Amino acid sequence: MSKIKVGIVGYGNLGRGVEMAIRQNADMELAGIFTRREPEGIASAAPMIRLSEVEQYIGKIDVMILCGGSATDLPEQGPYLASMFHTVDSFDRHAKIPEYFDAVDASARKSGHASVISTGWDPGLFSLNRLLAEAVLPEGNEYTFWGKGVSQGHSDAIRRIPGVKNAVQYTIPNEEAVRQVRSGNNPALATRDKHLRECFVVAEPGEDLSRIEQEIKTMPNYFADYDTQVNFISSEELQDKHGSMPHGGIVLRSGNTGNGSKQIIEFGLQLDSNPEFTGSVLVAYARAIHKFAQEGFVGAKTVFDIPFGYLPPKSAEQLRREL
Ligand code: API
Repeated sequence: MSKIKVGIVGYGNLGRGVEMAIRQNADMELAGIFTRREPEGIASAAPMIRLSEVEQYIGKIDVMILCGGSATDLPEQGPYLASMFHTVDSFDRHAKIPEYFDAVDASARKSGHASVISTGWDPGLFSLNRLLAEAVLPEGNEYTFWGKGVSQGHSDAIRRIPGVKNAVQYTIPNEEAVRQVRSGNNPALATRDKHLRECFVVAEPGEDLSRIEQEIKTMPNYFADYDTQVNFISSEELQDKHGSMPHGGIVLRSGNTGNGSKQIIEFGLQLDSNPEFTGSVLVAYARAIHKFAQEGFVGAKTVFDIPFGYLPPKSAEQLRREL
């Protein structure tokens, strides 16, 4: 069987994570990496291609994996690339997913392509677990805790504020709240009670630091509903914080069945490298959307619409036997 030809759009942390993940999947090959930067200077074993030349690759790539940021890259690139290729992405602005879905869906339908949006782990694997737990335990409460770890989405959002040179954001869970939920107490927790957001920011010289701090703390969706700490540090100090980008978290549902039997469902992740793991999820969903495309599906899907059996390279018959 011929291999699935995969393209990567965007070669930052996530793009490199996807590149490594493709090497672990024998049914796939990396056909090219598309970048907005000068391709000459970038070290990679795969062909580096200017994103402006992407149209020349129509018909030569089975699935395009989009690795741009969710703040400004994907809202443009998602619909644009879905007009030429089957695509998968990890768009992670939760509040904007319905709108983003409609834009990608319209573009994919018009051009006859298949796309799956917002994969990764949250949104993505965590969304699936919230759905599963809610369906099984309709009477109960859902709790998602992230971290401790570096949120790529929140770090990226800070970096887009004018006057910010670089930033990382640590999501820190409230361990006492986690303990309460695990013991079946069903506490009422506001967004603010579950996490602290700790930001380390390098400002451009001469910037008004209190303005930057205010812009971070009042940013809707990302920080406004949380307790947020902002620390200004030097580029050298930030270097030490970047490291391997660990993250993770848990999805918990605590509910009751029958006459008050307590039932708790928990799904957790402990990740040394958030981008490598997100890249691995993207690759599995790339395979799934490729199968859908081969079956003639046209339009957009989310993780809720993809059967688990489409994710691995194994056949349905093999899965029944082995798993
Ligand atoms: C947080 C989570 C992280 C989700 C994972 C991924 C990312 O606040 O830490 O941006 O790293 N929402 N979407």
